[in-house]
Amino acid sequence: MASFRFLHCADLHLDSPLRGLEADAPAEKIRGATREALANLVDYVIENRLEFVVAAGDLYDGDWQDWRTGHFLVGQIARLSRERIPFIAIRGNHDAESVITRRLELRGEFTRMLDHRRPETFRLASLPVSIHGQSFATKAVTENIARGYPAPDPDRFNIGLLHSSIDGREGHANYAPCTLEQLRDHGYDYWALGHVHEREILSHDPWIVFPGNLQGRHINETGQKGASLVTVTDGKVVDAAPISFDTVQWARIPVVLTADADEEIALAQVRAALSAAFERANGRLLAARISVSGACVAHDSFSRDLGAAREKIRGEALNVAGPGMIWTETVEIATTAPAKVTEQRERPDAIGQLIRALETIGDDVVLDDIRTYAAAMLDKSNPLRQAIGDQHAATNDALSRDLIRRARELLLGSMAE
Ligand SMILES: [Mn+2]
Repeated sequence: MASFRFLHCADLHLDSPLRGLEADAPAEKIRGATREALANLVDYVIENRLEFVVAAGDLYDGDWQDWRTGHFLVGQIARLSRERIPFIAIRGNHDAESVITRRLELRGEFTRMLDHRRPETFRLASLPVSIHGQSFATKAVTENIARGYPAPDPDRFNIGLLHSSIDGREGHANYAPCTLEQLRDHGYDYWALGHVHEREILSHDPWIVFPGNLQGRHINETGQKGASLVTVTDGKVVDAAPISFDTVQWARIPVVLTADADEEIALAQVRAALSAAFERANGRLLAARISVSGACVAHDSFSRDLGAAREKIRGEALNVAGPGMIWTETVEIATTAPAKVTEQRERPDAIGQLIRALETIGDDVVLDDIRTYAAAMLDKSNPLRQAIGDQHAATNDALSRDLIRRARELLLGSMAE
């Protein structure tokens, strides 16, 4: 049987809106990232003379703002068609038949969007390869559509294109449910899956693969993103290798400051962590969430002016990479008072007593006091109550707890001096 290579991609989410983007972000670069990743994929397929491309759903992120999203996809696929490289796709939950109201046909000699009413098979003319699949008709397909896929074509290499979370994957809606066992027993040589944005190889016999999404879109989609390069030798899959196509890489950068870190040392430690992450991004724009923690000397100056501390840390990102190379999505500061407090805690006098009280008093007790106090203040001022309604800070648990924690840290920090 034949030997060949093809590319399996999924979850392109073209023109996905950006979450958590601030005014100073290199917005154009990040906004264009899903498109640039697809252009990179097409470049790669043409340069490496791959035989064909399969796309397992969610090519679009949802209904288009305008026609340009569709035009972009059609234009990129046309680059493949001109090279006589087939592109076979299905629609996923994000670009289901009923979701996309504007429509551009993907139906040519080398291009096919498989049917949403029933499973369809596309047989390559150039190779003994059959690609079976069914598009999503609606956003939430809850039946086991893989069960209806046809039996494998004899003497051909059979691929199943399926947008599904199989028997459920954390954080992913359970669409087109099925079991791994069912897919294994179906008789295909390769299951090209989509929907789960994390890369995962579920089985090697036959190969059942999630390639992950083509380009990370927010802080929960970290690390390198791309597609799977599948190598078939004598009709047998020998490898499904990850190839990166992303141009923006999301990263969480935790920095645990050492106890002796004053502000200068703390910023040097942040710089070192950013440098390492920037290296790993390998020329891509790094979108970073920096979380600084640890019991350290710098805690005191940081807690006095959190805003300034954040800006200093953002400054280090510029310092490391120059403008437009690291975009700091968020700076989280959760440092604690240095160990000096531990010594002070043992003091027999009022200071020791106060420190112990501050450390042991429960958030709930403080929260109750604040609520009582806030309610009393509001009772005294009707206009104030009307102005802010019931949504004042004291009723927001998460916010209040954060404020209490920071107030406590600030007090402990200044008593340690
Ligand atoms: Mn998706």
